[in-house]
Amino acid sequence: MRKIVLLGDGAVGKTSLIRKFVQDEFSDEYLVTFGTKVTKKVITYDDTELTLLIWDILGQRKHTHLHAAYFQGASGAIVVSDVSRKVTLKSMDEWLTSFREVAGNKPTVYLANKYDIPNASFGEDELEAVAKKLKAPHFMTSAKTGMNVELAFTTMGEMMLDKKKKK
Ligand code: G3D
Ligand code: MG
Repeated sequence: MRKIVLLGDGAVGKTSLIRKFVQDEFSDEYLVTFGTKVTKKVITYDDTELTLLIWDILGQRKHTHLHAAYFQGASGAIVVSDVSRKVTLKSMDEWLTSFREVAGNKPTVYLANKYDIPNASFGEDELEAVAKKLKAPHFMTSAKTGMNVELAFTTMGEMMLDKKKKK
């Protein structure tokens, strides 16, 4: 069982990406009262079953003081931006820095979501430049069409399993 968190500014599509990826979900009512939701999904790699507990956190900066509790105990982070708003790309580093202050150095995947939108304000090269600094994988995604959504989550899972095997 591994906790992963989705990070990124409001309205980049964090909740939509989780909905697209997950069919079977539960919500923890205690957590919902704090404006967050935990969704469970089991993925299978060859002979290994991995349960992901996917935490959907608040995107609003005004709630920054609450973020530490969401980051605590996470095994990985999926950092999301929105191709229609370049400011969300610039925020990604900041999100990861806050995450690492609490959770330490954990596997990370970088997404630029809403890739179905025709008028993008940045492209894959710019997302790659952000991800490269951390040698993290990156994907252009669409929660609307489903493009690369499954791949993003399963890549995250694989990275966490590899880490475990090396121990
Ligand atoms: P958040 O959880 O990061 O705050 P949401 O973001 O998942 O709530 O999504 C914010 C808005 O973006 C939603 O629109 C949602 O439908 C839309 N959205 C999310 N992902 C995509 C995508 O891949 N493509 C497109 N075109 N839209 C997307 P509303 O209108 O409901 O606010
Ligand atoms: Mg949301």
